[in-house]
Amino acid sequence: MNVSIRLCGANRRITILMMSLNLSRVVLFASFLILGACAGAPAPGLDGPLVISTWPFGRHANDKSIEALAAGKSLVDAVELGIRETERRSSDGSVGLGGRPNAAGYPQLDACIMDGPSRDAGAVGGVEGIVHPISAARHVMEKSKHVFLVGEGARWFALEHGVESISIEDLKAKKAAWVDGHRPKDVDRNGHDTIALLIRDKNGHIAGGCSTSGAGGKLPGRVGDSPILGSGLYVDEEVGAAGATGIGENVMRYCGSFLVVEFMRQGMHPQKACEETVHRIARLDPRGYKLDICFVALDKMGRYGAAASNQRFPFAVATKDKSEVISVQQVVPR
Ligand code: SD4
Repeated sequence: MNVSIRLCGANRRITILMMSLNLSRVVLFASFLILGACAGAPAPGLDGPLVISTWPFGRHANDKSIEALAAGKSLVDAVELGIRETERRSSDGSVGLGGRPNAAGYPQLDACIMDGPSRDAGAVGGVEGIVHPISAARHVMEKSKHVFLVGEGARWFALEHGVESISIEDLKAKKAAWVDGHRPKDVDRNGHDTIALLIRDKNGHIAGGCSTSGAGGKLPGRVGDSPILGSGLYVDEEVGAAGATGIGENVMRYCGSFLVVEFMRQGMHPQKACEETVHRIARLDPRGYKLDICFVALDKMGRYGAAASNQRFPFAVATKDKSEVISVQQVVPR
């Protein structure tokens, strides 16, 4: 296509040659650009990254993630460093090696990580003696051709990549790993566990991670929702992300986090999407609302929300200017 422009007074002709471009393609491409920009435009007042995570202990993780982004680290670094902070603190005695032990008296940990822009993901399930399962999950994502490793294989792979670990030679050592080494002092052992952390960076890119010691007293070998993509965590670069906490069995049978994201895709605000997911599960499940499940979500614009089935649910939100804990009441049963 030739486009000619006659310049006033100069009587010169500029010819712009746009070979092999066809007008309809240009228009289509331009509208994608405009739509894309609108979808990723920040929510009013948001000027920079936003991090949301489960439970009040998520605040330390959020702060680390914000700090990492401010220092120029990548989105995935920010997820990993944030969650490592919770694992390091074994916050509330329920994430990391200080988390709740299984029925045999030792911790088995679950974690996953998802990166929106690359659509990569990695997860570990039922891994023992690994201090930072989120880092093990990241290694699976970046250094293997797989997505999910469990048990012995996950531990072996993590060790091969030099992650911090402790001895689990026999049952005694496994129990000692929890009892002596990592159990934090003075924690409320009835508290909840699991950090699901979601980030939208200043450019509107999304990533997230999840880490837990899982339900206390679980059978050895039990893997919960937390490392399962679509259940404990789901990230969709086009739409947003969601994460879950609570009784994993009541989340993983419904692909809870995926459902939240799909509701956002239909145009729902993250708050509404979390609530609708709880209502949907409660409608289908014989337990009704007695599910003990909670969701957090954020969308491409940096709007966020949370909902819980049958309890008050405090969660943490941080931007570069503010870090706080907010609560939602349980949803009102329909
Ligand atoms: C699990 N969803 O393993 C985790 C536990 C949890 O608050 O989040 N509890 O089922």
